[in-house]
Amino acid sequence: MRYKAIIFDLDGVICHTDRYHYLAWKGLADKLGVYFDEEINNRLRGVSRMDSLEIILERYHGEELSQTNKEELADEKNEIYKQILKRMTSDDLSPVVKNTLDMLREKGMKLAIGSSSKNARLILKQIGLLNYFDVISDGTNITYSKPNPEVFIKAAYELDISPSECLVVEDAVTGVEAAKAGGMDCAAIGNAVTSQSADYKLIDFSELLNVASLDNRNIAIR
Ligand code: B16
Ligand code: MG
Repeated sequence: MRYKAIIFDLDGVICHTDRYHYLAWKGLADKLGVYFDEEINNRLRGVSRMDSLEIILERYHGEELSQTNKEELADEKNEIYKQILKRMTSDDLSPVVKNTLDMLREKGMKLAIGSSSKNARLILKQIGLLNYFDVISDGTNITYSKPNPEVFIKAAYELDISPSECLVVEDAVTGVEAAKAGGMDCAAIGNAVTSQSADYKLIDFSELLNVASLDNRNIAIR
């Protein structure tokens, strides 16, 4: 097979917590009187919590905020977000995603998570996948967020597989950039299909079965 491992982004790829991030940030933005919409939310994909806050504050015209104020705001958003996460169940994992993961595993593919989120393990627990992946690399073990490749490089290192034999699956343009910067191929899905750097563009998650098994890229939907 062309790849030995697949490293999956979490929010927006394995499950749709991207919608929940939007709702939580929207709650905070409304409170601050800051305009926020789905288009701005797309810029937050793959970006760390504090960097996301800075993007939201681009439209803030209130009193100057100290670093402590900003950390409190980020905590406040995270509390709203975690309340939503607690209501997630295995119903938040689509059968297509679960079946595709199972089939990739049956083919002998190593499977990992490469997420900027510090809530990754909570999300995986809620959807019943906490013990499913060979490696979980997430926001708790990185210094630099995507587009820095750190989270993916750490996943490949822990898998003990060379980056050139890993495929990353991403829904964020910043995530595609991170994968490429780490020397990995990248399959874009959802919002990331606009990226010029993606090696593959997926319409459906199940297309990964074709990408993973081929020795060339001719089937790729570009
Ligand atoms: P948290 P991913 C990212 O997860 C999200 O796309 C991004 O919107 C979020 O700000 C970031 O995680 C940090 O999340 O606040 O839960 O630590 O797409 O890299 O799986
Ligand atoms: Mg994502």
